Amino acid sequence: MKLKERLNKVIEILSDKSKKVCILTHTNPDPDAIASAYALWFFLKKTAGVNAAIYYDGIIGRINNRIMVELLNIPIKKARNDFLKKFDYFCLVDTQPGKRNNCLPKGKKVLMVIDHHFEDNGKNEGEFVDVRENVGSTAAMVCQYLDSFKIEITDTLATALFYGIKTDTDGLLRDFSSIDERYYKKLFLKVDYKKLHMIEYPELPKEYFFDFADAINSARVFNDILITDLGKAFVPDMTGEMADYFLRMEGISLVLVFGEFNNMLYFSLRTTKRGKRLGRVSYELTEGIGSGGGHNKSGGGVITNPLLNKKIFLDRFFKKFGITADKLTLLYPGII
Ligand SMILES: [Mn+2]
Repeated sequence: MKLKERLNKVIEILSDKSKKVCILTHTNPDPDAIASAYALWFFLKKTAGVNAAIYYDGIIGRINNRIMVELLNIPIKKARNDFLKKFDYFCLVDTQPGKRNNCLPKGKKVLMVIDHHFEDNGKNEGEFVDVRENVGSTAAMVCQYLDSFKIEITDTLATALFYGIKTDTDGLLRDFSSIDERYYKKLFLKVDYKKLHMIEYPELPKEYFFDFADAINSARVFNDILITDLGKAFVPDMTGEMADYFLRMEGISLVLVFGEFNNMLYFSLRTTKRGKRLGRVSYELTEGIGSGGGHNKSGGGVITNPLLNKKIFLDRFFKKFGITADKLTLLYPGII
């Protein structure tokens, strides 16, 4: 069945106006998750006349993402306790029912699954399932829905979607497809540049620089691999931000960054090389000790009980990439 017909089926189901609809992102939503949730909210409003609610259950950490939500007035809220139980239908964006990075209540009806991460538990349950691992962003997929119904979007939504595609594909440089490229270029004409600039270059809190210092001081190198630990990170997303940053270092092609937040150990993986499948690698490295996922050139996840499990994770990582632990050397030996 064609995409539009499948979407029409969803719209038909939503003609029962007594049902409450929740759009759910992953626990700590990134710009792609936030933008696609916002776009789906807009889509459902325009096509089915439904006013859905958008929820996440963790933290919007990165300053850029907080400003994105504030500045663009995106109606996303944090789910507390049993609050989500009152909803009848769930639409998951940038995540899937079987993944451990969302708080989908058990036994609830999954109406939509829209994602571009790999399906680690086989087939997804849901009325409308659109999971395309080859697409660089969920935002571009929702753009396609809006496009197929010829829905005119606002400058605010265009800005959110553009930023979502931009961050997930590193500005059409990492893990992107022709769909990302098409909408990135199309949205470019509608973006509110002033707001985009405010989102991309915000004022940063001092804690950001303290994490940065920790990352530099504890960085260790083995050939073209760099590993570092922020210690306590001021927000979980710092690991991704630092991993992106260290990947720019000459001679480095793979980066692993750890950071602790609320007694959980977050990690991010980045590579400049093709065919590394870091999403799958992250999934395998965390088996039984946490959860992980991602794409080809970027991956990440969270490890429970860091005291016990960090070593297990690192042993697996060393083995996977042929690292001899005693040959790891300090990046910046002058400091410690
Ligand atoms: Mn994404």
